[in-house]
Amino acid sequence: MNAHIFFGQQSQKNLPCMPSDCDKGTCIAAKNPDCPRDIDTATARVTQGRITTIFFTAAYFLEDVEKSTVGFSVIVRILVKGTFIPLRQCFILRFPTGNLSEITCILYQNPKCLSVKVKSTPKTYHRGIKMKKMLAITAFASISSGAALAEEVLHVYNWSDYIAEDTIALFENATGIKVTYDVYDSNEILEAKLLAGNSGYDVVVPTADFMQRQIAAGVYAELDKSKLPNLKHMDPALMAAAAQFDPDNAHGTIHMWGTTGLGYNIDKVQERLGDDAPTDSWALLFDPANAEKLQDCGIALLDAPVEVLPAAMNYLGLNPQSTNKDDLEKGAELVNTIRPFVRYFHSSQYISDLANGDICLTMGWSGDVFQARDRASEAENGVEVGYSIPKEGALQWFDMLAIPVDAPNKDAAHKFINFMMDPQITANNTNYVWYANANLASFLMVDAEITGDSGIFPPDEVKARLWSATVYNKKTDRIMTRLWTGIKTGQ
Ligand code: N2P
Repeated sequence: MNAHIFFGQQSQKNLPCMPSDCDKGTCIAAKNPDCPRDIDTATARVTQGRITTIFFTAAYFLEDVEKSTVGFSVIVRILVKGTFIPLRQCFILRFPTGNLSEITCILYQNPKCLSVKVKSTPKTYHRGIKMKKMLAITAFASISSGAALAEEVLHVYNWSDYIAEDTIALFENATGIKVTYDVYDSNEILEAKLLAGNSGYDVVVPTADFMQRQIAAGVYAELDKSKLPNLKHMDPALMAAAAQFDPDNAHGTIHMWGTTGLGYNIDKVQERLGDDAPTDSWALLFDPANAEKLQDCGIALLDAPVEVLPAAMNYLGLNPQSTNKDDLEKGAELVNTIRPFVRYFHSSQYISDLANGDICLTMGWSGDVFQARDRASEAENGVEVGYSIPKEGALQWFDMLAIPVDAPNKDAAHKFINFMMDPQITANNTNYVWYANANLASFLMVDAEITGDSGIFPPDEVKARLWSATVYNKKTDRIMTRLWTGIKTGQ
């Protein structure tokens, strides 16, 4: 079912929107010549009698942008069953300069709140523009007819920095389910909670290799796929790759995927190692001569043995997937040689430290390094961050949305997982966290800056060098833990 939407415009300033600005049923042309051109009427998606999404497109032209530069405000009126619901909220949409010719606005609404997200279409996306800052606007407006939200609660436990700012609010608005959201930055922490049982969480996000052994331990509920219609958007090839760890994808669906590579401060590394700095190689980190020269500007390592040791083995020319004790020990030996130059082991702090210039090299997860780059560029602090997938190879991993077997609210968990696979929601998440997703239908809405970055969506020749994670048994786990403790404590 569609509702009719009508728009009026006001230019430049955040003026109050008066109902008289819009004739009933007509979109009033902009009175101010600085205003951008026409806004089309729009359609709304109505679910169970409630408007959930409003779509409209508007065309703008470069000359308009140059003339007005600061943007415009939009008045939204929603006509439902012959009556306008007045939304007396103006939104200033700011334009970057550049060849931006079209924007799409999507509004999520429940009886209490309305939020607005604005996004460029990928084709006209201008590289290097801070679109998220300028165009991602969330506003809330009170409207009448509010039915009380149901007292349903969902507990989500996810990696830090792994969804867009407004994802949870949008889910709450769309479903009326209240979300408690906690974060972690290590599979080991998640695993300890899950194995202890009764974590209280309804949705968790394990990496697929950890998930495999957790499935064997009976930690997860099977997904009820009839409650996940958005599964149809998922890329069959990537889901098949994840199915190596979870046959038939019975227990999880991909939230995001990525690689573990090198994040570095371009200038500081160049200052210390010159133009020939091997930023395309694990040698940047694992060659002690390089690490020594970078120690003063700060080297960080992920606090994750299953990430660091295989990378060291890969640099040594050993099989990174090996579970052989000697191989693991050789990897640990190499890490020990650079250990004196490592400032800290941590799996999330490096985002802000890299962005602020407080460290100059880290082993890091693709999207997190890109978030650091984005934060630095938004702060305009002169820090330039690079990410590289080393030429020797790198780990490719999949993080899965899954439901613990003892989840208190499995029904809401399915709703959440389905919501996360909504193409627009997935795109918003990727646009915010800079991780690749596996949702084919989302790609048109993902910023071209992201889909076009080979560090996020690697080309085939790079993909060929990626390895997938090993599922370690208890015995190998113990070896790794012992080696890791030795490395960290310097013993
Ligand atoms: C998000 C980190 C997730 C990557 N901050 C680890 N699999």
